[in-house]
Amino acid sequence: MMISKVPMNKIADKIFIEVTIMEVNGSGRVYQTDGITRHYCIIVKTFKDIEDDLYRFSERISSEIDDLGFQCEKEKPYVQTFDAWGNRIDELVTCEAWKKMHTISAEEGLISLGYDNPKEEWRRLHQMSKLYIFASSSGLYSCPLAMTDGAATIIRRIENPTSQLLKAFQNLTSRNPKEFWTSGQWMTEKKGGSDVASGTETVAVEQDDGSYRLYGYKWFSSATDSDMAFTLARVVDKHNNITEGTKGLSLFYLETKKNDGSLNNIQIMKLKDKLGTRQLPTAELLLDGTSAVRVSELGRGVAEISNMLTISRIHTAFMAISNMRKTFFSGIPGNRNNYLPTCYVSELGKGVAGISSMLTLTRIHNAVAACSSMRKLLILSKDYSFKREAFGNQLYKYPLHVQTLARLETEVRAATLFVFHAVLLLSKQESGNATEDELHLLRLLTPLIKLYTGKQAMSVSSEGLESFGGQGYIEETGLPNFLRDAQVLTIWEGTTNILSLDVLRCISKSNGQALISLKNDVDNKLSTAPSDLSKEAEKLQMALKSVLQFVTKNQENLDVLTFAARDLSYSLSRIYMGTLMIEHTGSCGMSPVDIYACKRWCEQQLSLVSNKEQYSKQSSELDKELVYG
Ligand code: UCC
Ligand code: FAD
Repeated sequence: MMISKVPMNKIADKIFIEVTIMEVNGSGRVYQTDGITRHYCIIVKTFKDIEDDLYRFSERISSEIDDLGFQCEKEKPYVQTFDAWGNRIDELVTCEAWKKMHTISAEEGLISLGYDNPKEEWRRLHQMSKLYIFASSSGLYSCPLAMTDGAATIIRRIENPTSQLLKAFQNLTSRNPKEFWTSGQWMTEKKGGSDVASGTETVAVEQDDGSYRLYGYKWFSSATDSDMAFTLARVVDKHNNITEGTKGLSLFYLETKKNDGSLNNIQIMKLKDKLGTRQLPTAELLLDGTSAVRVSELGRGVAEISNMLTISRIHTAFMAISNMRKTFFSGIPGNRNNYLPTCYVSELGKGVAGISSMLTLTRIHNAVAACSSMRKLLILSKDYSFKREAFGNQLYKYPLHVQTLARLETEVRAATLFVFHAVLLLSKQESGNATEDELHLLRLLTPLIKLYTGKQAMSVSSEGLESFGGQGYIEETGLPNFLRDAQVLTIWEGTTNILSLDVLRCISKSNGQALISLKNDVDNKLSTAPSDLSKEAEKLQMALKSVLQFVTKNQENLDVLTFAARDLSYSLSRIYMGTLMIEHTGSCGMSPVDIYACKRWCEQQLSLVSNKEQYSKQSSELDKELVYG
C-alpha cells in the first residue's frame, strides 16, 4: 500500500510535497526512501493536516488572493517626497491590496511555518508548498516574503542574539498581522551587484555605544516598505581607513524607522521605473547616518550572507572524479585559504549570523516562485484551449497545439520536482536529519535550481503567452505580466553566470565532494529505474559521466572550467531533473504519461560540455570577434 498513489497532476497542481517519499508497508508502518521508519499515524496526521491546509489555502487564493494580486498590479506604489508644508517625508504609498497581502502572509504563517517546531522535518515543505500556490497570485508580495525568510534565518543562526534581534525574529515569524514584520536585503550598490566586494562603498562608523551609523547609497531595495533590513558596509577603523574587497564587508542589521515613525536617516531617492515587478516598490536609498548594529564578525559579511557555516571538516575518500588536485581547487574564486576537505554544514545556533543563509533561502524562494508562475500560466493556457476556437475546432483538438502545451508541461513538472527536492533537503538539513551527501547536494542544488528555473520561467512565459495568440500580448488580460515578471527571476539574487560560478565555487570549496554526492544520488535513484525507462536511465548516466570526465580533465584548467560554467550548470540541472523524473515515475505507479514525460525530457541534449573545442582559447577569441569584431 502506498500513500503516494495520486499522480502529480491529479493533485490539482496544488499539493506537491510528500507523497513520493513515503510508503506504507504491510505492517502499517511508514517508511521513506531514505530508510527511516516512522509511525503511520504520525505521518498520516501530518500529511493530512498539510493537505487540508493547502486545499483550504488554495480556496482562499481563488476566492480572494488572486483578485488582490491583480489589484497590486494595477495600483502601483509611489513615493510622496514632500508633505503639503514642504517637509521631506519620503512616504511610500502602497495600495490596500498590497497591505492586505501583508495581513494574509502573517495569518497564513507563510514565514512562521518555516520556523515553528524546529525539529519537524516537513515544515519547509509545508511552507514552500503554500508559497508555491501563493506566489503567482501574490502581486509579487512573495518578494518581500523571500527576504523576510532570509532575514529570519540569519537571526536564527546568531549565537547569543541581543534582545533587539530576538524581538525582530519574533516579529518576522509572527502570525499576528499587527506584529508581523518584513525585511529588506540591501546588497547592491551603483558600482556592482554581482561583484559586491568591489561594488560596496557604504561605510559604517562606530559610535560610542558600540552601534554604527551607515553612510552610502543602496542602488536597489525591493522591500522598501519593510520594517528592517540586513545590509553590507565597510567599517571605518580608528585611523579612518577601510578594508577593500570582500574581507572589508561586514553585515548590519537596521530598522527602517525610528520610534517616532520617521525614517532612520534614510532618504528614498526614487522608485525604479521597471520592465516588470511594477507591483513592487523598488527604490534607490540614501543612507545618511542610518543607525545600525553589526551582526557579523568584522569582514565576514559576504560569507555570512551566503549560507552554510564551516563547522566540521570531513575527510572523504575521493572517488573516480575526486582525484582533483590542489592546483585546480585553489585556483577557483572562493577557495583562497586551504585545501583541507571542508564540509559546509549549517547547524542551528552555530556560528555568527550571515547573509549567506539569506542568499540560500531567497534563491530557493526564487525557484519556487518560478515554478508557481509557470504552473499558473500553463493552467490558464490549458483552460483557454478548451474555450478558444480556430478553423472550426477548439484549440485542444489540434495535436500541434497540444504538443506545444505538452512540452511546457514537461518543463514545469521537471522544474517542480527539482525545486521541491531542494526544499526537501532544506527541510532535512534544518531538522538535523540530513546526511553529509544531502548537505553537499543542497549546497549544489541551490544555485542550480535558481538559475535553471529562472531560464525556464522565461521560455515558458513566452510560449505560454503565444498560446493565447494576440490576447497574450494585451495588458487587460494580465498575461503580459507573466513574461515581464519572469525576466527578473534570472537577474536578481545572482544572474545566471554568477550562479554558474557559484556552482564552481561550491564544487571547489567541497573539493569535489558536491559532485560526488550528486553522482551517488543519481546512481542510487537510477539503480531502481523501471525497465520501461532503462534507455533513458542509461542516457542520463552517460551524460553525467561525460560531465564528470570534463571536470576531471580540466581540473587544472581554471579558464576552461570558468568558460564552461554555464554549460556545466545546465548539464547538471538537466541530468538531475531527468533523474528525479524517473524516480518519481517509479514511485508513483508508472503511469504511461509519467513515462512519456521522462522520455520527452531525456530527448534533449543532456550534457552540453561534450564538445571540448567550444571552450578553447581559439573559441574564446572567435567569440570576441563575433561579438565585437
Ligand atoms: O537581488 C536581491 C533581492 C531581490 C529580491 C529577492 C526576491 C527573491 C525571490 C522572489 C520571488 C518572487 S538582493 C541582491 C542579491 N545579490 C546577489 O545575489 C549577489 C550576486 N553575487 C554573488 O553571489 C557573489 O558570488 C558574492 C557576492 C556572494 C561573492 O562574491 P566574491 O567577492 O567573489 O566572494 P568570495 O570571496 O568568493 O566569497 C566570500 C565568502 C566565502 O567564504 P569564506 O570566506 O568562508 O571562504 C564564500 O565561500 O562567501 C562565501 N560564499 C558562499 N557561501 C559565497 N557565496 C556563497 C554561497 N552561495 N553559499 C555559501
Ligand atoms: P552586473 O554585476 O553589472 O552584471 C552585468 C552582467 O555581467 C550580468 O549578465 C552578469 O551575469 C555578467 N557578469 C558579471 N560578472 C561576470 C563574470 N565574472 N563572469 C561572467 N559574467 C559576469 N539588490 C539588492 O541588493 N536588494 C534588492 O532588494 C534588489 N532588488 C532588485 C529588484 C529588481 C527589480 C532588480 C532588477 C534588481 C534588484 N536588485 C536588488 C539588484 C540585483 O540583485 C542585481 O541587479 C544583480 O545582482 C546583478 O547585479 P548588477 O545589476 O550590478 O549587474
